[in-house]
Amino acid sequence: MENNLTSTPHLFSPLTIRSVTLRNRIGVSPMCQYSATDGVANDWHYVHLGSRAVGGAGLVIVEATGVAPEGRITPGCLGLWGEQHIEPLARIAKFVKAHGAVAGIQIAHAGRKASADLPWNGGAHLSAAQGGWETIAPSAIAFGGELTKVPRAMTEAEIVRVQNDFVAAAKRALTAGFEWLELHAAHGYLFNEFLSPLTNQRTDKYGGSFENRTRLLLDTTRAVRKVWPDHLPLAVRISATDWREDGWQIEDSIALAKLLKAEGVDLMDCSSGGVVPDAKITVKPGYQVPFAEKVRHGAGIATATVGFITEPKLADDIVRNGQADVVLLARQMLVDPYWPAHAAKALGHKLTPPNQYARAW
Ligand code: 536
Repeated sequence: MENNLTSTPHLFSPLTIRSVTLRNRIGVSPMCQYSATDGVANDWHYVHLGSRAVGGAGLVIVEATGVAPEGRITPGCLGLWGEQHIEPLARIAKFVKAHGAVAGIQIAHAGRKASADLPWNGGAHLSAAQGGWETIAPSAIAFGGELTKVPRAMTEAEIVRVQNDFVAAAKRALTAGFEWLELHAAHGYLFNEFLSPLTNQRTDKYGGSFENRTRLLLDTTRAVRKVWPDHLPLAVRISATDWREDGWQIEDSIALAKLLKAEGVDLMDCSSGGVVPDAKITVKPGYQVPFAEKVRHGAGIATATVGFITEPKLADDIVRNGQADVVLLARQMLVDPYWPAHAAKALGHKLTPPNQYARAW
């Protein structure tokens, strides 16, 4: 195995964080499958995630998994609010590990963006008659567009309950055998709604100043770190910018990353947007890479980048240039579960195939 200390890291160099080693820098980004019943994982999730571990990724992260039933984006989203959720996820984690990838899971609360219909049914907020539920958020402001529900502003007791829900879900993730935990604080979901001044208009200790808006995420991270073992990595996904002049900025993300690092967070997963529907975003290959780079150098913490990365050369350059430590692929992994194997060939690296496929790769 190559020595990270003496050679330039590249897409196929291993990465060790705490006691966990990724065989390469390629991760399967957590992607909602909208295919669960009552939050319980099934054969779809098993095959979807298992295939991508077989495909050669170093890290496979299970989709945004609700810490409470009302925290699911849609009725088809996964959950970890009960003991019934553990076993099917454990089966997935075991298979992913058996095929050489690290099994990760993202735990989430969707806040005001919860209670939505499945995307292939239009994705609009569901009425009670359609099986929808009351949504909660820092402030009673609707997202807009198809997400018309006005959320109820959370009481302080509810804020504490959500923190406890994250802690309980983290414990269950550990029981299920996951070795990488990510807190979802991006894309306009609950934590992100507290962070952004566009969605947080509270006047208590959870709103107003930067210190107050970051309090919920920091308190939750501290509580989760206490139950998530020292030998396992903890990541946080953020929207590094709201793409609005009056919103959350990259400088805020760097300041937040420093605080999260002090709480024992190992990696910042840098996405962007999703807080408000009217942001102006120019999407192009690697468009979010500068956020991972700025957070990495500004806060001195490992980062992951994600978003519109399809070419092996781009992914490799990102790691070689020290812009991010991990490259997460989302839609490209749906196009090609064997992307890591194909990328290895393109970049002149040898990937060890599963025995079953050895004569083909
Ligand atoms: C991409 N998406 C993210 C989702 C589900 C819907 C699509 C998630 O995080 N669970 C996205 C990127 C950027 C901003 C918003 C949404």
